[in-house]
Amino acid sequence: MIKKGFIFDLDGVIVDTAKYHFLAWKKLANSIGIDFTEHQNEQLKGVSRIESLKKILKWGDITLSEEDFNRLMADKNTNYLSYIAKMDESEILPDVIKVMQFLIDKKQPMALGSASKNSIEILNKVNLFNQFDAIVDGNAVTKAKPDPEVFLKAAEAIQIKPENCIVFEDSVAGIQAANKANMISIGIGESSVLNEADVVFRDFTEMSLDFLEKLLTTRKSQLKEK
Ligand code: B16
Ligand code: MG
Repeated sequence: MIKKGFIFDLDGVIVDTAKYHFLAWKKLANSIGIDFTEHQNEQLKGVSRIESLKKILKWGDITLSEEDFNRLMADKNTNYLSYIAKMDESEILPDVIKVMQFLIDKKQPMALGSASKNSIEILNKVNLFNQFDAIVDGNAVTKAKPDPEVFLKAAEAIQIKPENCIVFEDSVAGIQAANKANMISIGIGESSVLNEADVVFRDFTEMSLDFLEKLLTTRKSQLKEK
């Protein structure tokens, strides 16, 4: 059997930190007179911190000096980290552990492929840091998703060819990045949103062990159904 590599996005796949990003971005946006909705927050999923703030300022038609821009980014992160500080294992999304345990039992390498610069802090809070053979996050890349850099670096770190990698992702940009990297893209979320993914599950509770078993032997071009 060819060895596969499994790459997990963090926010929206392992934990739901999107709710904390929402609270922190909303506070920031409101402080400069911009309204910020949950719908807008959806559009920031998988998007880097710097690109997120650029989008928010565009929505509010606001231009800032570089100094103010950097100060707001730092303030947002300080606020976001105050939520992260309270996280624990109970915030791991349903059946993430089931999938990870299956992969550990099958001796399949696992990597993190996240846009977040806070990934190590979050993984430590939920006690999953030691489960990964490699961590590639926002600190290690220069190009944001949908560029495939984060996943290609993760594949390299676990020494698995891209075509033998499987990516679990909740964002449109992340699915596009996985596809560009020629990896199997598994969407975690709404199929109407993640329609470019090879297969979509609402969450890991929907993913059977039979499907995981199938991933160990199936190529991207052959993967059509759950
Ligand atoms: P940070 P992921 C992404 O994480 C989030 O989805 C996105 O909303 C956030 O702006 C980005 O990380 C950067 O996060 O501010 O912590 O560096 O989904 O790629 O794991
Ligand atoms: Mg995500």
